[in-house]
Amino acid sequence: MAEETDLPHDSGPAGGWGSMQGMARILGESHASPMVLRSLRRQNKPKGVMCGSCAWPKPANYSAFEFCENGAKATMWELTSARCTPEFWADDAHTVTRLREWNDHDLELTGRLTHPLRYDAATDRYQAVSWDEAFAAIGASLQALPKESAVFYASGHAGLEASYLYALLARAYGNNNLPQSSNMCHETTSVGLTKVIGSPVGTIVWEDLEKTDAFFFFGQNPGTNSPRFLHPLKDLKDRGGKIVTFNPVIEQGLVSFVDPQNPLAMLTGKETIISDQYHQLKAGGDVAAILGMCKYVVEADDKAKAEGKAEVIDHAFIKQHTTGCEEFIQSCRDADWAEIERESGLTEAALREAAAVYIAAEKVIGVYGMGLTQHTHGALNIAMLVNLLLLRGNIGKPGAGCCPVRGHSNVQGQRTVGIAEKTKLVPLDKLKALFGFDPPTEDGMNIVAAVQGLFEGKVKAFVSLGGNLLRAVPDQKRMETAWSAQELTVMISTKLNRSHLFPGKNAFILPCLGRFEADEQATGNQTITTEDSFSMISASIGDRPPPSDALKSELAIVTGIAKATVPARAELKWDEWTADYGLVRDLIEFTYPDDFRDYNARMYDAGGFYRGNGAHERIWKTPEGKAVFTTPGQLNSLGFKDAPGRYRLITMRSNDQFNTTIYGYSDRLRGLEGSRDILLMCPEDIDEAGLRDGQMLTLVTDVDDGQDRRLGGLKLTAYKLPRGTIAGYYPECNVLVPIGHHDELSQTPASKSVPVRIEAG
Ligand SMILES: Nc1nc2c(c(=O)[nH]1)N[C@H]1C(S)=C(S)[C@@H](COP(=O)(O)OP(=O)(O)OC[C@H]3O[C@@H](n4cnc5c(=O)[nH]c(N)nc54)[C@H](O)[C@@H]3O)O[C@H]1N2
Ligand SMILES: Nc1nc2c(c(=O)[nH]1)N[C@H]1C(S)=C(S)[C@@H](COP(=O)(O)OP(=O)(O)OC[C@H]3O[C@@H](n4cnc5c(=O)[nH]c(N)nc54)[C@H](O)[C@@H]3O)O[C@H]1N2
Ligand SMILES: [Mo]
Repeated sequence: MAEETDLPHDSGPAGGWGSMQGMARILGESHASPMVLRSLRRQNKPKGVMCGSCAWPKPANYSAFEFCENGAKATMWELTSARCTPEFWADDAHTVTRLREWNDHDLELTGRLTHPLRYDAATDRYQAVSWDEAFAAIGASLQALPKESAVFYASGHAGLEASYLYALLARAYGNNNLPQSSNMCHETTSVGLTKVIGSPVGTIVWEDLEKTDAFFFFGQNPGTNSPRFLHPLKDLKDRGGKIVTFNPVIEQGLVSFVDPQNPLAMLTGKETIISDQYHQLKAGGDVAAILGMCKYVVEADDKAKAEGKAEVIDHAFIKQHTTGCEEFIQSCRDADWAEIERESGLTEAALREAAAVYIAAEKVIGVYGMGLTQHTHGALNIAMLVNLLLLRGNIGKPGAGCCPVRGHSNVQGQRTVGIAEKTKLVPLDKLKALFGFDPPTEDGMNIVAAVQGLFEGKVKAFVSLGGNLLRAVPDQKRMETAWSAQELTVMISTKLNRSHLFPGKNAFILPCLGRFEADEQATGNQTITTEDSFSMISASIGDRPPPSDALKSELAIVTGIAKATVPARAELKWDEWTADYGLVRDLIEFTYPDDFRDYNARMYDAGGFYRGNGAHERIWKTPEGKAVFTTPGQLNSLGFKDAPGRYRLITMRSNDQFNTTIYGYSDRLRGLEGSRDILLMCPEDIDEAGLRDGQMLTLVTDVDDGQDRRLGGLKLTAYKLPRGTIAGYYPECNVLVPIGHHDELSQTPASKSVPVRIEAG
């Protein structure tokens, strides 16, 4: 059980009245029109709109209100009645340089962007420009540059149709420089999970949630990041199942929940206790913790064998479906409990207790998020979780599997339809057959390569389909200088953000429709589609009036840029595709026939249609043709050693943000209110370091590479954390993360374990 914290940061349960108050506050602040309630009723339902916040799936049997606190906040934030018009820039105080003093929250409060804008260096302001002029200038600038120096970034929001054409634009232009937000997120999953089970995505479907006996949570925070997940968790508890959590931070959504859609529970305040066990391990301690549990499973199996009892390990499954098990089991036997305790920060007794739940359950789902992926050995974290699941055949059977919870609403889908810097992931032959040109065969840049390319001056143009890259990437201070040294910056955005404030020599902001808005093209209102964390594809149809007549859809902006940039060919029917997105879906179906069969017909299915996944059927697309056990080479996921005065910094999300979009300053579920400029540390560490709660501090990155990275003005806040692990907020702490500090295999920035020192003041 989570121990009672003696620190003054108690919060109410997840859900409940607190979530209602949180939504009401955003409704007030965003000035969303009362019609927003109609939009919320359509959220996540067939012929409605799939939530633009996280990628949690939509049940086929939906309820009257199929949205959560944070989904509602995202919708209201998008449907604000505030407008950032060209007149905004007329104000003396609104030069780009002055706006750099504004924080993320205040920039977004200026409202929806209404017109295409071009930066004017003479006045240091953006000015309205016509779409034709913008496209022509962007096309001319891109054509003049060496092909390898332009990057086409996508944040995981835009629908499959616009994303497919965006990838086509990059390839027709001449490169595979298609980094995506997953490069900072679940790329560790794409690479790490593929290595061990031959699938880049999770293996479970909705029915598995209903059949499982237990969830094991590693570094995923559903209360904040995927609140609709709390309902299946409550259902499991109602039917007597178990939940075991591993997280350095006590996250309220994994402690208790009051269902805001259940009137009786709301009136009586009846909480459901979520986690039966809550293990506050050290940041980076998962390898050791999971090894400890596996050691227990191996011991229990040995004992059962000796006593002639039923086996604990699923030997038949292992023999038929896996490789590397013997070596792994030997490493479990050899592992030393004292080392496991030291590396995980958990006791042998606690790990035995967790493992006992694991072996008592017939069907287990392993859930994980950024707490596993954003480490130097993040792929090893994932491989260890897969080891644990494989020992008892918990992949590819009903009620069991591996569940990485994705971030952006279409982040997984964008990869499916070709936004990928790695050419092996894309059927280039199909593209050639469809469009007649030879797509470039050299791999492009991921985020780390693109940022390094910016630092070296090799990257000269950046097109961004959504996102706020300058704020989301490591080494943010260096990025600001490098970003504005570019020849061209093009941001396809809904709201103003900090990335707009470091314009390149030619700089454009191209404002787009949101998902809830009607997208009228020549053949009528268009449908777009997205893929969720369970590989289900669903349609969205917007019906709200756009915030301005001057807006274009994301797809129309992509084709507008393409027409001005890429030499014309008969096969590249940009105008026809813009007129009818159904034609783009036909192209997608031709390119990926196994995934998108009968695409245009099936996209309205309740809960979406399933794209399929080999590992779900126990078909392992690994070189070995089997699922692979991994023997760990080290007992933590860190790329550095502990040293006196060195801490492991977690960069975390609050309940009042969506990535770099800051809704407000209430981290209600952690009992932290009013400021994001804080540093959380346990009282024992505060005492030992001779510091005091409430004092102001500076964090300095403890990496010796000649760069000085520091973040001052942080208020030290005593909080219940393991020794040596400290926490601050993302994106503010991104100035501290070195671009070279990333997962060894996938290059995902290791934002959950940054080595730092503390300085007073
Ligand atoms: N409201 C809201 N929803 C969101 C987002 C948002 O910002 N706001 N972002 C979206 C996106 S893009 C993504 S990727 C997802 C992110 O959702 P999550 O995957 O939940 O990501 P985080 O909140 O960054 O971190 C998850 C948890 O990891 C824990 N953790 C940190 N280090 C470790 C460790 O070493 N081991 C373990 N076991 N745990 C650790 C943290 O305490 C935290 O509770 O959410 C999506 N949904
Ligand atoms: N230190 C640290 N760094 C991190 C993380 C961390 O945990 N710690 N998390 C990482 C993760 S998981 C991710 S996914 C990245 C996120 O990185 P990004 O995806 O680049 O950032 P977002 O904040 O999601 O992008 C927000 C912007 O998208 C635009 N936008 C919103 N809606 C739309 C729309 O409908 N269409 C278009 N075209 N634009 C829209 C708005 O202008 C808004 O300002 O950050 C990563 N960075
Ligand atoms: Mo993400």
